Amino acid sequence: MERAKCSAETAGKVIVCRAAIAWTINAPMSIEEVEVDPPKAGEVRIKIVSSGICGSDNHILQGKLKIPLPAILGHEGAGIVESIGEGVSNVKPGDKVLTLAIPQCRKCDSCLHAKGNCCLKEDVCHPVGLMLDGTSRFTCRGRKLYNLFGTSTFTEYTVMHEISVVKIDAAAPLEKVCLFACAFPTGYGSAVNKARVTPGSTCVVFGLGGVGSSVVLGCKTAGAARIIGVDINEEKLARAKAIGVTDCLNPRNFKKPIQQVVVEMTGFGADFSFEAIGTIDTMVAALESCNLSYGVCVIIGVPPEKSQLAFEPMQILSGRILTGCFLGEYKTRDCIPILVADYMRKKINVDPLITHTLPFFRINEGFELLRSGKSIRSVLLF
Ligand code: CND
Ligand code: ZN
Ligand code: ZN
Repeated sequence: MERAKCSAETAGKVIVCRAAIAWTINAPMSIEEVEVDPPKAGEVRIKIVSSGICGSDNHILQGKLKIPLPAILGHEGAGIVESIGEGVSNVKPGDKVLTLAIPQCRKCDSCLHAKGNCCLKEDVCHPVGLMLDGTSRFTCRGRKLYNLFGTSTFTEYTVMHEISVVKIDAAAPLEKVCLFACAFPTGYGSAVNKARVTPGSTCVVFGLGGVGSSVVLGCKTAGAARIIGVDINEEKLARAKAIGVTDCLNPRNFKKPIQQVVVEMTGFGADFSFEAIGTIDTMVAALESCNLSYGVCVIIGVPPEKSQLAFEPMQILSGRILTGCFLGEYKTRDCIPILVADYMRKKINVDPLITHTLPFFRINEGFELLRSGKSIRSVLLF
């Protein structure tokens, strides 16, 4: 079932297949026939098998995060290599792979630094929607389509740079492990890599969607004694308890600011706070929820376009650390296959985060589930 067409049949040729196209913001995507060009040098064409729906895709559709349109969105994908361009050596046709929004070129300043993971080959802060040579591999009705973060997974076939593709265990269930392309490493790594949550500590997680729930899993693995979950959706709070949240807070049930509630219930503020929503108010609330002297606040949510984060400098002069990261600060190609291997060995379990699986053509319904708060993660199957 998970086998790509024999690459000899399609390699070097344009593939005509179905993709969900975002023509404009604030409108459903339309599933249409697209032409997917063969991969050029250093590129890989992938048959997508599954893709998660991430809050970042939703931010784009709602105009909060601007990218050039029309585009094929989606970045949390798993699939099988159909064909490779000249010079590609890390993957071959038939390999199971994940699509990474943050590449690892292993040559740029960020990749060469021991801690840097923000590879300079893909500007996720200001996405241009094109391959590194400035061209596109997708067309629809004669129009060029842009990609998203060099990934584009809401399509039966996509073309990516080799540096953004990682081979995973051949036995990995592709309908599940797409979460390792974004939500899981993003949240889990924020806790274990960026914040370095300590045993016995108190953590507070703002937003309990796919990313925030993965933060919870990271805090739990790191040995946090108390994990406070904050969400405005009651259904999320109930589910969060099952994965390790010890205390649930719905800001709508309090008259005072939620950061004040957190500080009072923890004595002097949490040791670690995480923002996995993407609004300025909740970023400030997360900052003010952690201990003023030694608290660490990690911003994960993607903020609205051109917004500014304002807070009193005293908030950090006292010693608090405010930071953030993409994809959990993992060096993606080095680390993500190891996380998948841990899943295969049952050291990590992402299955409880997948609340819905839908056939690809029901993609717009998947977005409705995310917006209404009914899903943690919906996975589209192709
Ligand atoms: P999702 O929409 O599933 O989760 C967000 C959660 O926040 C939902 O449960 C909401 O109910 C809740 N929420 C919304 N508003 C509030 C509020 N005012 N107070 C409390 N709770 C609220 O999204 P997701 O989990 O897929 O993504 C979360 C954020 O992470 C989003 O901003 C996305 O763009 C970002 C992200 C960042 C990165 C990275 O590498 N840093 C990677 N992927 C996604
Ligand atoms: Zn994402
Ligand atoms: Zn790099």
